[in-house]
Amino acid sequence: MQRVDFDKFTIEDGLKLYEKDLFTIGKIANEIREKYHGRKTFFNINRHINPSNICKDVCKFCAFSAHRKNPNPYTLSIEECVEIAKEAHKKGAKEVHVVSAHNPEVGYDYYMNIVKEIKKELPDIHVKAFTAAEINFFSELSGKSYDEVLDDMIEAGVDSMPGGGAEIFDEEVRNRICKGKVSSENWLKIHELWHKRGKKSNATMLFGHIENRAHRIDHMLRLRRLQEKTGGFNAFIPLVYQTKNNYLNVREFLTGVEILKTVAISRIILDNIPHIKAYWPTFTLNLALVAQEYGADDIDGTIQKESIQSSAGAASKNGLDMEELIFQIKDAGFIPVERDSLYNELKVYK
Ligand code: V47
Repeated sequence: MQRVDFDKFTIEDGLKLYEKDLFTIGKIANEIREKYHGRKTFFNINRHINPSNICKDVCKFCAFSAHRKNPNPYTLSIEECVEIAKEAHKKGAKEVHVVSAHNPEVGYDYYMNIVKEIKKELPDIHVKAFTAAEINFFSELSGKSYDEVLDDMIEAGVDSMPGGGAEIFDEEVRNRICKGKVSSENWLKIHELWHKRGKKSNATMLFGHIENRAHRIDHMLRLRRLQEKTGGFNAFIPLVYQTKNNYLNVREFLTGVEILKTVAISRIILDNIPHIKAYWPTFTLNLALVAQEYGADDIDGTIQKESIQSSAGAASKNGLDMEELIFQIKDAGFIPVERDSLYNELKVYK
């Protein structure tokens, strides 16, 4: 494959990639995937914990936070969060993924103490916690700087940061879908500060709503530039927008071809990020497996319980059984590899 010169790569160049047929860009993406990972498909055994769904922000795409379309506000006690983690650990989870709505009533210490108490009980579990949007909220809530919040997180025991809250970086679209939430500039700054501490994180992109292809390319290029500086991103995760129970009023679902093209283009543009995750709750398991042919090498994990995407219509409420996941990956012609949260290989299922 001819190497792309990313110093000169423009949004128009990215749009030209979209105009090519799926098989052409899929082939280029697959070459990059195979160079990195061969036929391996990574997954992990994890559990999502969402401590509260009460949110001071109003993101129009969100069906998880408690509002008119999806009432039933809840806030878990710290003890309940620890119990969930212990239960998951008993079932083999090696990671808890802690993401909350931005609930100001519980106070800053609540969030840090969830992590502290989980780590006290389960020192060897990997805690992937708090999106850059939450860190921005914690900073507003406590009056602390981003640096101070990140240091508190490390002291509490956070091991890595998830990629949520990135949505779409284009400021105009962002203003329309999640006004008041962390700015794109600050999302990137928070990840940069985290990477400077030698820590890893992921990066997401929410697509298939009111954004266009140019916004997606712009999003990827901003991530590429930060990765050139820090090298701290482990995975890029394009999240397919789920249409139900929210205020965006986008009813049309993206076509499979458009989703796969976006995966393939992300593999090409983000060839400096080692992993592309086709997150099965937003792709469906079937399409997440097909995406493995188009640049993706990860499908996330068993999850056990999922609330954010399933509230908006995804069929992921109860997670997936590990045996089923392994069977499906093999059946699709790939080698299932159980990984830890930092992509160290734990078990290869030949
Ligand atoms: O930032 C909200 C998204 C994200 C909808 O880092 C929606 O490993 C689709 O970031 N349709 C949170 N998506 C989840 C997240 C994540 C998930 C899995 C793995 C990792 C990781 C991170 O969920 C939010 C937002 O972009 N989201 N509403 C919706 N209607």
